[in-house]
Amino acid sequence: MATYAIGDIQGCFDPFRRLLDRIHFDPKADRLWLTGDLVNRGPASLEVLRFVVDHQDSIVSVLGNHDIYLLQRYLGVVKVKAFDTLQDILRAPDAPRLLDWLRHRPLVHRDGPYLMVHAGLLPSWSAEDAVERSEEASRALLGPHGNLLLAALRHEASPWPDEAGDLARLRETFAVMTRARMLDTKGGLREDFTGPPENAPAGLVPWFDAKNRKTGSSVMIFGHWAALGLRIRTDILALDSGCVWGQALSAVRLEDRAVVQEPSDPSWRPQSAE
Ligand SMILES: [Mn+2]
Repeated sequence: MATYAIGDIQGCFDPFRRLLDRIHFDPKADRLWLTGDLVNRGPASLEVLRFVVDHQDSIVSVLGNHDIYLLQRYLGVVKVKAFDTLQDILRAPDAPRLLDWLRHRPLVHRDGPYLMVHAGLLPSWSAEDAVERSEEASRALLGPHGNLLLAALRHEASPWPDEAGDLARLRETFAVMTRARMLDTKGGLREDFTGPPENAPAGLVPWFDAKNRKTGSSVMIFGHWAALGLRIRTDILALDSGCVWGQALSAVRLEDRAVVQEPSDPSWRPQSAE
C-alpha cells in the first residue's frame, strides 16, 4: 500500500494512465492524492473526470481554479474562454453525476504532517485555519446559496443574501487556495506574475517562502504553478510539472518521496502559453 501525490492533470488522460501503470497503481491498496485542476486545456477532460469518479474510493482531490471554472461553466455564470476544452463534459449524459462529485471536493486536505491545497495559503493562516476555511467554503458551495456563490466568485456585483455568510472572506479563501503564486510585501496576492519565482520583480515572494508562514511545520503539497515546476523540499512538494504545456506529469510516493514522471504525449500541441 502506498500513497502517491500527483500534480495537475488538466485533461491529460493518456499520460495519467501511463503514469498509473508505471507506479503499478492498485485501487484496492493504493491511494492517489491529486492537487486539483483535473480538467481543461488538455485533450481528454471527460475521461479524466470519469476515471477519477469511478475510482473515488482510492482518490483524494482538492478543487483547483479550472475545476471551479467548470462548475461555473456548467451553471452558465461565466463566458467561454479561448482554449477551453470542457465541451465534452458539458454535453456528457453523466455530467450531473460528475459535476456533483466535483462540487463535493474540499479546498484543503489535511492528513498527519501533510496539507494539500491546489495553489497556496496566506502566511497568517495556520493548518487549522486552512481546514476551517475549507470546511466553511464547502458548506457554502453545497448549501442553498451554492450557485450564488459560484456566480459571486466571478462577478463583483452578484446578488448575495446577508444570511449566506461573509462573502469577502469566502472570496479570499477561494482566490488564495485556488490561484496563489506570489505575494507582495503586504501579503496580498499578485496574480499578474505567473513565471518562475527567480524571475519575479523585487519585493515579491512565493507564498510558501513568506516570512513567519504559520504552516511552516506542515509539508505543503500543491500544484497550479507550472512555471515553478516540480520542486521538492523538506517542507514543500510542488507538483505541477506542466503536462498540459507539453512537459510531464509527476507523482511522488509519500512514504519515501520516490518521484516518477511521465512525459506529455509527443503529439499534443498546447494551445496557449498562459
Ligand atoms: Mn490551477
